[in-house]
Amino acid sequence: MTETVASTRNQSDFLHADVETLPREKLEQLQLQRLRESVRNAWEHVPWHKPRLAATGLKSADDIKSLDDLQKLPFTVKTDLRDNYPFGLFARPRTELARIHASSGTTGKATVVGYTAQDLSNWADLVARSLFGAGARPGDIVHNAYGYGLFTGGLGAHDGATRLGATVVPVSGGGTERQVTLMADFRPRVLCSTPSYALAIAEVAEQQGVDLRQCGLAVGVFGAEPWSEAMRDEIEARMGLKARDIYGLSEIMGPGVACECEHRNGLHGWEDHFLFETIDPDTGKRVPEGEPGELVITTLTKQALPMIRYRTRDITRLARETCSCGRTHVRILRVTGRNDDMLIIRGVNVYPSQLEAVLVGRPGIAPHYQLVLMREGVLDTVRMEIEALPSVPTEQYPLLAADAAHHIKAIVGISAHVDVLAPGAIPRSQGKAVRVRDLRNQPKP
Ligand code: DLL
Repeated sequence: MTETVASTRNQSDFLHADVETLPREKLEQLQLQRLRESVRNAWEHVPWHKPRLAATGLKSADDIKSLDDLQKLPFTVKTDLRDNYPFGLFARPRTELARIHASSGTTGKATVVGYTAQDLSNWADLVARSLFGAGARPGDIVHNAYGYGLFTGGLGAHDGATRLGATVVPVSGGGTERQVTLMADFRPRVLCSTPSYALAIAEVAEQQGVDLRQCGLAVGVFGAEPWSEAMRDEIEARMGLKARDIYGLSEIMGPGVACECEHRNGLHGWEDHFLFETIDPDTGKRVPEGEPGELVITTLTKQALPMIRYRTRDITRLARETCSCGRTHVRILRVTGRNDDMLIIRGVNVYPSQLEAVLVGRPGIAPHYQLVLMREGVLDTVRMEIEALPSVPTEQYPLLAADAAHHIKAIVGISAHVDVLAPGAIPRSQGKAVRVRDLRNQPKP
Protein backbone atom coordinates (compact mmCIF):
# COMPACT_ATOMS: atom_id res chain seq x y z
CA MET A 1 0.00 0.00 0.00
CA THR A 2 2.74 2.37 1.07
CA GLU A 3 4.71 1.69 -2.07
CA THR A 4 1.75 2.06 -4.39
CA VAL A 5 1.00 5.48 -2.96
CA ALA A 6 4.58 6.68 -3.18
CA SER A 7 5.15 5.23 -6.63
CA THR A 8 2.25 7.20 -8.13
CA ARG A 9 4.07 10.39 -7.16
CA ASN A 10 7.10 11.95 -8.79
CA GLN A 11 10.30 12.93 -7.06
CA SER A 12 9.38 16.51 -7.94
CA ASP A 13 6.33 16.29 -5.65
CA PHE A 14 8.64 16.54 -2.64
CA LEU A 15 11.50 18.79 -1.68
CA HIS A 16 13.44 15.96 0.01
CA ALA A 17 11.81 12.99 -1.72
CA ASP A 18 14.15 10.30 -0.38
CA VAL A 19 13.74 11.16 3.25
CA GLU A 20 10.08 12.26 3.14
CA THR A 21 9.02 8.90 1.70
CA LEU A 22 11.53 6.73 3.56
CA PRO A 23 9.87 3.40 4.48
CA ARG A 24 9.10 3.30 8.21
CA GLU A 25 11.60 0.57 8.91
CA LYS A 26 14.44 2.65 7.46
CA LEU A 27 13.15 5.78 9.16
CA GLU A 28 13.18 4.00 12.51
CA GLN A 29 16.75 2.74 11.96
CA LEU A 30 17.83 6.30 11.31
CA GLN A 31 15.93 7.50 14.37
CA LEU A 32 17.55 4.93 16.66
CA GLN A 33 21.03 5.86 15.53
CA ARG A 34 20.28 9.57 15.90
CA LEU A 35 18.58 9.08 19.27
CA ARG A 36 21.78 7.55 20.64
CA GLU A 37 23.81 10.48 19.29
CA SER A 38 21.40 13.04 20.71
CA VAL A 39 21.31 11.40 24.15
CA ARG A 40 25.10 11.16 24.07
CA ASN A 41 25.27 14.88 23.29
CA ALA A 42 23.07 15.72 26.28
CA TRP A 43 24.80 13.26 28.59
CA GLU A 44 28.33 14.39 27.81
CA HIS A 45 27.82 18.12 27.38
CA VAL A 46 24.98 19.21 29.67
CA PRO A 47 25.77 18.72 33.37
CA TRP A 48 22.06 18.97 34.24
CA HIS A 49 21.20 15.93 32.11
CA LYS A 50 23.97 13.70 33.40
CA PRO A 51 22.59 12.57 36.80
CA ARG A 52 19.08 12.36 35.39
CA LEU A 53 20.18 10.06 32.57
CA ALA A 54 22.42 8.03 34.86
CA ALA A 55 19.43 7.46 37.18
CA THR A 56 17.61 5.59 34.39
CA GLY A 57 19.94 2.62 34.83
CA LEU A 58 21.48 3.09 31.40
CA LYS A 59 25.28 3.17 31.51
CA SER A 60 25.64 5.18 28.34
CA ALA A 61 23.70 6.23 25.27
CA ASP A 62 24.83 2.99 23.60
CA ASP A 63 22.57 1.09 26.00
CA ILE A 64 19.60 2.43 24.05
CA LYS A 65 18.78 -0.68 22.04
CA SER A 66 15.41 0.20 20.54
CA LEU A 67 13.11 3.18 20.12
CA ASP A 68 10.98 1.72 22.92
CA ASP A 69 13.85 2.49 25.29
CA LEU A 70 12.89 6.14 24.86
CA GLN A 71 10.27 5.49 27.53
CA LYS A 72 13.02 4.91 30.07
CA LEU A 73 14.26 8.47 29.68
CA PRO A 74 13.05 11.30 31.92
CA PHE A 75 10.84 14.12 30.66
CA THR A 76 11.99 17.70 30.25
CA VAL A 77 9.53 20.52 30.99
CA LYS A 78 9.41 24.25 30.40
CA THR A 79 10.43 25.13 33.95
CA ASP A 80 13.66 23.14 33.44
CA LEU A 81 14.64 25.74 30.85
CA ARG A 82 13.67 28.58 33.16
CA ASP A 83 15.53 27.03 36.09
CA ASN A 84 18.66 26.83 33.95
CA TYR A 85 18.25 30.35 32.55
CA PRO A 86 19.78 31.52 30.34
CA PHE A 87 22.29 29.05 28.87
CA GLY A 88 22.37 26.18 31.37
CA LEU A 89 20.89 23.49 29.09
CA PHE A 90 23.13 24.29 26.14
CA ALA A 91 25.38 21.48 24.94
CA ARG A 92 27.78 23.80 23.16
CA PRO A 93 29.92 26.66 24.47
CA ARG A 94 28.30 30.03 23.96
CA THR A 95 30.95 30.96 21.40
CA GLU A 96 29.69 28.18 19.12
CA LEU A 97 26.14 29.51 19.06
CA ALA A 98 25.10 31.30 15.89
CA ARG A 99 21.78 32.62 17.24
CA ILE A 100 19.57 32.86 20.28
CA HIS A 101 15.77 33.12 20.38
CA ALA A 102 13.54 33.55 23.39
CA SER A 103 9.88 33.50 24.25
CA SER A 104 8.65 35.86 26.88
CA GLY A 105 5.78 33.89 28.37
CA THR A 106 3.39 35.47 30.80
CA THR A 107 5.27 34.93 34.04
CA GLY A 108 8.87 34.98 35.15
CA LYS A 109 11.99 34.69 33.06
CA ALA A 110 12.05 34.18 29.33
CA THR A 111 12.68 30.75 27.86
CA VAL A 112 15.98 31.00 26.00
CA VAL A 113 16.94 28.68 23.15
CA GLY A 114 20.15 28.52 21.10
CA TYR A 115 21.30 27.23 17.74
CA THR A 116 24.65 26.34 16.18
CA ALA A 117 25.16 27.19 12.51
CA GLN A 118 24.34 23.55 11.72
CA ASP A 119 21.11 23.77 13.77
CA LEU A 120 20.08 26.87 11.82
CA SER A 121 20.81 25.08 8.57
CA ASN A 122 18.72 22.03 9.56
CA TRP A 123 15.92 24.35 10.64
CA ALA A 124 15.98 26.17 7.30
CA ASP A 125 15.82 22.79 5.53
CA LEU A 126 12.80 21.71 7.57
CA VAL A 127 10.91 24.97 7.04
CA ALA A 128 11.73 24.81 3.31
CA ARG A 129 10.41 21.22 3.25
CA SER A 130 7.31 22.33 5.14
CA LEU A 131 6.63 25.26 2.85
CA PHE A 132 7.07 23.06 -0.22
CA GLY A 133 4.68 20.47 1.19
CA ALA A 134 2.18 23.24 1.87
CA GLY A 135 2.36 24.29 -1.79
CA ALA A 136 5.08 26.97 -1.96
CA ARG A 137 7.62 26.66 -4.78
CA PRO A 138 11.08 28.08 -5.55
CA GLY A 139 10.68 31.44 -7.23
CA ASP A 140 7.49 32.35 -5.32
CA ILE A 141 7.17 35.65 -3.52
CA VAL A 142 6.65 34.88 0.19
CA HIS A 143 5.06 37.67 2.22
CA ASN A 144 6.31 36.88 5.71
CA ALA A 145 4.14 38.57 8.33
CA TYR A 146 5.32 36.48 11.28
CA GLY A 147 6.98 38.74 13.84
CA TYR A 148 10.74 39.14 13.44
CA GLY A 149 12.93 39.23 16.53
CA LEU A 150 13.26 36.89 19.46
CA PHE A 151 10.06 35.06 18.38
CA THR A 152 11.06 32.15 16.12
CA GLY A 153 8.25 32.74 13.60
CA GLY A 154 9.74 35.58 11.57
CA LEU A 155 13.33 34.45 11.14
CA GLY A 156 12.36 30.78 11.03
CA ALA A 157 9.98 31.26 8.10
CA HIS A 158 12.42 33.71 6.52
CA ASP A 159 15.36 31.30 6.47
CA GLY A 160 13.16 28.45 5.28
CA ALA A 161 11.68 30.47 2.42
CA THR A 162 15.19 31.61 1.45
CA ARG A 163 16.42 28.00 1.53
CA LEU A 164 13.49 27.04 -0.69
CA GLY A 165 14.63 29.59 -3.25
CA ALA A 166 11.73 31.99 -2.80
CA THR A 167 11.80 35.79 -2.81
CA VAL A 168 11.08 36.82 0.78
CA VAL A 169 9.27 40.02 1.75
CA PRO A 170 10.36 40.34 5.42
CA VAL A 171 7.51 42.56 6.52
CA SER A 172 7.02 41.15 10.06
CA GLY A 173 3.77 41.75 11.99
CA GLY A 174 1.96 45.08 12.31
CA GLY A 175 1.45 48.11 10.07
CA THR A 176 -1.48 46.28 8.54
CA GLU A 177 -2.46 48.96 6.01
CA ARG A 178 1.04 48.89 4.60
CA GLN A 179 0.94 45.10 4.46
CA VAL A 180 -2.17 45.32 2.30
CA THR A 181 -0.55 47.83 -0.06
CA LEU A 182 2.55 45.66 -0.39
CA MET A 183 0.44 42.60 -1.08
CA ALA A 184 -1.56 44.40 -3.74
CA ASP A 185 1.63 45.75 -5.37
CA PHE A 186 3.98 42.75 -5.09
CA ARG A 187 1.35 40.02 -5.58
CA PRO A 188 2.93 37.37 -3.31
CA ARG A 189 1.92 33.77 -4.04
CA VAL A 190 2.49 32.75 -0.42
CA LEU A 191 1.47 34.40 2.86
CA CYS A 192 3.03 33.38 6.18
CA SER A 193 1.37 34.68 9.36
CA THR A 194 -0.63 33.61 12.37
CA PRO A 195 -4.19 32.74 11.33
CA SER A 196 -5.59 35.52 13.50
CA TYR A 197 -3.30 38.08 11.87
CA ALA A 198 -4.28 36.81 8.41
CA LEU A 199 -7.87 37.70 9.30
CA ALA A 200 -6.82 41.12 10.54
CA ILE A 201 -5.07 41.71 7.19
CA ALA A 202 -8.17 40.51 5.29
CA GLU A 203 -10.34 42.91 7.26
CA VAL A 204 -8.12 45.94 6.65
CA ALA A 205 -7.90 45.04 2.95
CA GLU A 206 -11.71 45.03 2.74
CA GLN A 207 -11.83 48.41 4.49
CA GLN A 208 -9.28 49.76 1.99
CA GLY A 209 -11.28 48.41 -0.93
CA VAL A 210 -8.54 45.93 -1.89
CA ASP A 211 -9.76 42.51 -3.00
CA LEU A 212 -7.05 40.14 -1.77
CA ARG A 213 -8.68 37.34 -3.76
CA GLN A 214 -7.44 39.11 -6.88
CA CYS A 215 -3.88 39.64 -5.62
CA GLY A 216 -2.31 36.38 -6.75
CA LEU A 217 -2.27 34.61 -3.37
CA ALA A 218 -2.34 30.82 -3.65
CA VAL A 219 -1.06 29.43 -0.34
CA GLY A 220 -1.21 30.57 3.29
CA VAL A 221 1.06 28.90 5.84
CA PHE A 222 -0.52 29.65 9.19
CA GLY A 223 0.45 28.59 12.69
CA ALA A 224 1.83 29.57 16.10
CA GLU A 225 -1.64 29.41 17.70
CA PRO A 226 -4.61 27.04 17.75
CA TRP A 227 -7.19 27.61 15.02
CA SER A 228 -10.26 25.78 13.78
CA GLU A 229 -11.52 24.41 10.47
CA ALA A 230 -14.14 27.17 10.56
CA MET A 231 -11.34 29.73 10.72
CA ARG A 232 -9.61 27.99 7.82
CA ASP A 233 -12.77 28.28 5.67
CA GLU A 234 -13.14 31.92 6.62
CA ILE A 235 -9.54 32.83 5.70
CA GLU A 236 -9.65 30.85 2.45
CA ALA A 237 -12.85 32.57 1.38
CA ARG A 238 -11.61 36.05 2.18
CA MET A 239 -8.10 35.72 0.75
CA GLY A 240 -8.64 33.28 -2.12
CA LEU A 241 -5.84 30.94 -1.03
CA LYS A 242 -5.35 27.43 0.33
CA ALA A 243 -4.68 27.67 4.06
CA ARG A 244 -2.23 25.18 5.57
CA ASP A 245 -1.36 24.57 9.20
CA ILE A 246 2.27 24.74 10.38
CA TYR A 247 3.33 23.78 13.91
CA GLY A 248 6.40 24.25 16.00
CA LEU A 249 7.75 25.58 19.25
CA SER A 250 10.91 27.39 20.17
CA GLU A 251 12.07 24.82 22.74
CA ILE A 252 12.27 22.24 19.96
CA MET A 253 13.27 24.50 17.05
CA GLY A 254 10.57 26.96 15.97
CA PRO A 255 8.12 26.73 13.04
CA GLY A 256 8.52 23.71 10.78
CA VAL A 257 8.49 20.88 13.32
CA ALA A 258 5.38 19.72 11.43
CA CYS A 259 3.31 21.01 8.52
CA GLU A 260 0.25 20.04 6.48
CA CYS A 261 0.45 18.82 2.91
CA GLU A 262 -2.29 19.35 0.32
CA HIS A 263 -4.40 16.57 1.89
CA ARG A 264 -4.86 18.55 5.11
CA ASN A 265 -4.97 15.29 6.93
CA GLY A 266 -2.80 16.13 9.91
CA LEU A 267 0.59 17.79 9.98
CA HIS A 268 3.62 15.76 8.93
CA GLY A 269 6.00 15.71 11.86
CA TRP A 270 9.53 15.47 10.48
CA GLU A 271 10.69 12.22 11.99
CA ASP A 272 14.23 12.29 10.64
CA HIS A 273 14.85 15.14 13.13
CA PHE A 274 12.33 14.47 15.93
CA LEU A 275 10.65 11.63 17.81
CA PHE A 276 6.99 12.18 18.63
CA GLU A 277 4.99 10.53 21.41
CA THR A 278 1.64 11.26 23.05
CA ILE A 279 1.21 10.72 26.77
CA ASP A 280 -1.48 10.96 29.39
CA PRO A 281 -0.64 14.29 31.06
CA ASP A 282 -1.59 12.95 34.49
CA THR A 283 0.25 9.61 34.52
CA GLY A 284 3.04 10.33 32.02
CA LYS A 285 2.29 6.97 30.34
CA ARG A 286 1.94 6.72 26.58
CA VAL A 287 -1.61 6.76 25.26
CA PRO A 288 -2.56 4.26 22.54
CA GLU A 289 -1.71 5.62 19.10
CA GLY A 290 -4.58 7.68 17.72
CA GLU A 291 -5.91 8.69 21.15
CA PRO A 292 -5.63 12.27 22.32
CA GLY A 293 -2.68 13.02 24.58
CA GLU A 294 0.04 15.52 25.36
CA LEU A 295 2.60 15.73 22.60
CA VAL A 296 6.14 14.90 23.74
CA ILE A 297 9.06 15.60 21.40
CA THR A 298 12.68 14.44 21.46
CA THR A 299 15.16 16.16 19.17
CA LEU A 300 17.43 13.88 17.14
CA THR A 301 19.87 16.31 15.53
CA LYS A 302 19.96 19.48 17.62
CA GLN A 303 23.54 20.32 18.63
CA ALA A 304 23.12 23.39 20.83
CA LEU A 305 19.98 22.41 22.71
CA PRO A 306 19.21 18.69 22.62
CA MET A 307 15.78 18.07 24.13
CA ILE A 308 14.86 14.75 25.65
CA ARG A 309 11.14 13.97 25.89
CA TYR A 310 10.07 17.60 26.04
CA ARG A 311 6.49 17.94 27.27
CA THR A 312 4.89 20.46 24.94
CA ARG A 313 1.57 20.73 26.86
CA ASP A 314 -0.10 20.64 23.43
CA ILE A 315 -2.93 18.18 23.09
CA THR A 316 -3.19 16.19 19.87
CA ARG A 317 -3.40 12.73 18.31
CA LEU A 318 -0.81 10.88 16.19
CA ALA A 319 -1.48 8.84 13.05
CA ARG A 320 1.26 6.80 11.47
CA GLU A 321 -0.35 5.32 8.34
CA THR A 322 1.20 6.70 5.17
CA CYS A 323 -0.63 9.78 3.93
CA SER A 324 -2.15 9.86 0.44
CA CYS A 325 0.63 12.26 -0.49
CA GLY A 326 3.16 9.44 -0.07
CA ARG A 327 4.97 10.92 2.91
CA THR A 328 5.67 8.26 5.52
CA HIS A 329 6.26 10.65 8.42
CA VAL A 330 3.81 10.66 11.33
CA ARG A 331 0.78 12.91 11.12
CA ILE A 332 0.09 15.14 14.09
CA LEU A 333 -3.58 15.96 14.02
CA ARG A 334 -4.57 19.57 14.49
CA VAL A 335 -3.43 20.85 17.88
CA THR A 336 -6.68 21.89 19.50
CA GLY A 337 -5.12 23.69 22.41
CA ARG A 338 -2.62 23.62 25.20
CA ASN A 339 -3.17 21.81 28.43
CA ASP A 340 -2.82 25.18 30.17
CA ASP A 341 -5.56 26.70 27.99
CA MET A 342 -8.12 24.09 28.89
CA LEU A 343 -11.03 25.61 30.73
CA ILE A 344 -13.18 23.64 33.13
CA ILE A 345 -16.59 25.20 33.01
CA ARG A 346 -18.95 23.54 35.46
CA GLY A 347 -17.13 20.27 35.06
CA VAL A 348 -16.89 20.34 31.25
CA ASN A 349 -13.43 20.52 29.69
CA VAL A 350 -13.32 23.10 26.91
CA TYR A 351 -10.64 24.59 24.69
CA PRO A 352 -11.15 28.08 23.29
CA SER A 353 -10.73 26.64 19.78
CA GLN A 354 -13.84 24.49 20.28
CA LEU A 355 -15.88 27.62 20.90
CA GLU A 356 -14.24 29.22 17.88
CA ALA A 357 -15.30 26.26 15.75
CA VAL A 358 -18.93 26.81 16.75
CA LEU A 359 -19.02 30.54 16.25
CA VAL A 360 -16.85 31.38 13.27
CA GLY A 361 -18.90 31.40 10.10
CA ARG A 362 -22.28 31.77 11.83
CA PRO A 363 -24.46 34.33 10.10
CA GLY A 364 -24.02 37.88 11.35
CA ILE A 365 -20.96 37.12 13.49
CA ALA A 366 -17.44 38.34 12.72
CA PRO A 367 -14.55 35.88 13.31
CA HIS A 368 -13.11 37.78 16.27
CA TYR A 369 -13.77 36.77 19.85
CA GLN A 370 -12.47 36.74 23.38
CA LEU A 371 -13.37 34.64 26.37
CA VAL A 372 -13.59 36.30 29.75
CA LEU A 373 -13.12 33.90 32.64
CA MET A 374 -14.71 34.74 35.94
CA ARG A 375 -15.38 32.96 39.18
CA GLU A 376 -18.73 32.69 40.88
CA GLY A 377 -18.23 31.10 44.28
CA VAL A 378 -16.15 28.01 43.56
CA LEU A 379 -17.24 27.66 39.95
CA ASP A 380 -15.55 29.07 36.86
CA THR A 381 -17.83 30.81 34.42
CA VAL A 382 -17.16 32.12 30.97
CA ARG A 383 -18.46 35.14 29.13
CA MET A 384 -17.90 35.16 25.40
CA GLU A 385 -17.37 38.45 23.70
CA ILE A 386 -18.12 38.22 20.02
CA GLU A 387 -18.50 40.85 17.33
CA ALA A 388 -21.38 41.55 15.01
CA LEU A 389 -20.73 42.08 11.31
CA PRO A 390 -21.10 45.74 10.25
CA SER A 391 -24.26 44.83 8.28
CA VAL A 392 -26.14 43.76 11.43
CA PRO A 393 -28.35 46.42 13.08
CA THR A 394 -27.82 46.82 16.84
CA GLU A 395 -31.43 45.80 17.59
CA GLN A 396 -30.49 42.33 16.42
CA TYR A 397 -27.55 41.90 18.81
CA PRO A 398 -29.62 40.18 21.53
CA LEU A 399 -30.90 37.70 18.96
CA LEU A 400 -27.35 36.96 17.80
CA ALA A 401 -26.26 36.48 21.41
CA ALA A 402 -29.09 34.04 22.13
CA ASP A 403 -28.38 32.11 18.93
CA ALA A 404 -24.65 31.85 19.76
CA ALA A 405 -25.32 30.75 23.36
CA HIS A 406 -27.76 28.14 22.09
CA HIS A 407 -25.22 26.64 19.68
CA ILE A 408 -22.44 26.64 22.29
CA LYS A 409 -24.71 24.77 24.68
CA ALA A 410 -25.85 22.31 22.00
CA ILE A 411 -22.41 21.56 20.53
CA VAL A 412 -19.86 22.13 23.32
CA GLY A 413 -22.19 21.48 26.24
CA ILE A 414 -21.51 24.54 28.36
CA SER A 415 -23.66 27.50 29.29
CA ALA A 416 -21.86 30.68 28.33
CA HIS A 417 -23.08 34.20 28.63
CA VAL A 418 -22.58 35.80 25.20
CA ASP A 419 -22.08 39.51 24.65
CA VAL A 420 -22.34 40.83 21.11
CA LEU A 421 -20.15 43.86 20.61
CA ALA A 422 -19.99 46.43 17.82
CA PRO A 423 -17.64 45.86 14.85
CA GLY A 424 -13.99 46.52 15.78
CA ALA A 425 -14.53 46.23 19.56
CA ILE A 426 -12.38 43.12 20.00
CA PRO A 427 -8.63 43.86 19.82
CA ARG A 428 -7.03 42.57 16.59
CA SER A 429 -3.85 40.54 16.85
CA GLN A 430 -0.58 41.22 15.07
CA GLY A 431 0.83 37.87 16.12
CA LYS A 432 -0.60 35.32 18.50
CA ALA A 433 -4.17 36.30 19.36
CA VAL A 434 -5.12 36.76 23.00
CA ARG A 435 -8.29 34.66 23.25
CA VAL A 436 -8.76 34.53 27.01
CA ARG A 437 -8.96 37.30 29.60
CA ASP A 438 -8.71 35.67 32.96
CA LEU A 439 -10.40 37.72 35.66
CA ARG A 440 -10.75 34.82 38.08
CA ASN A 441 -8.18 36.05 40.54
CA GLN A 442 -9.04 39.71 40.32
CA PRO A 443 -10.40 41.31 43.47
CA LYS A 444 -14.08 42.16 43.20
CA PRO A 445 -14.71 45.91 42.81
O1 DLL B 1 4.84 29.63 17.86
C1 DLL B 1 6.64 28.69 16.56
C2 DLL B 1 5.85 28.89 15.32
C3 DLL B 1 5.99 30.07 14.61
C4 DLL B 1 5.01 27.88 14.83
C5 DLL B 1 5.28 30.26 13.43
C6 DLL B 1 4.30 28.06 13.66
C7 DLL B 1 4.45 29.25 12.97
P1 DLL B 1 6.41 29.41 20.40
O2 DLL B 1 6.24 30.87 20.44
O3 DLL B 1 7.45 28.76 21.24
O4 DLL B 1 6.75 28.94 18.94
O5 DLL B 1 5.00 28.77 20.74
C8 DLL B 1 4.81 27.40 20.66
O6 DLL B 1 2.47 27.69 20.07
O7 DLL B 1 3.52 24.82 21.93
C9 DLL B 1 1.59 25.58 20.61
O8 DLL B 1 0.93 25.71 21.86
C10 DLL B 1 1.37 26.82 19.79
N1 DLL B 1 1.34 26.50 18.36
C11 DLL B 1 2.32 26.65 17.46
N2 DLL B 1 1.88 26.27 16.23
C12 DLL B 1 0.60 25.85 16.39
C13 DLL B 1 -0.41 25.34 15.52
C14 DLL B 1 5.97 29.14 17.82
N3 DLL B 1 -0.21 25.18 14.22
C15 DLL B 1 3.37 27.04 20.98
N4 DLL B 1 -1.60 25.00 16.06
C16 DLL B 1 3.10 25.58 20.81
C17 DLL B 1 -1.84 25.15 17.38
C18 DLL B 1 0.26 25.98 17.75
N5 DLL B 1 -0.96 25.65 18.24
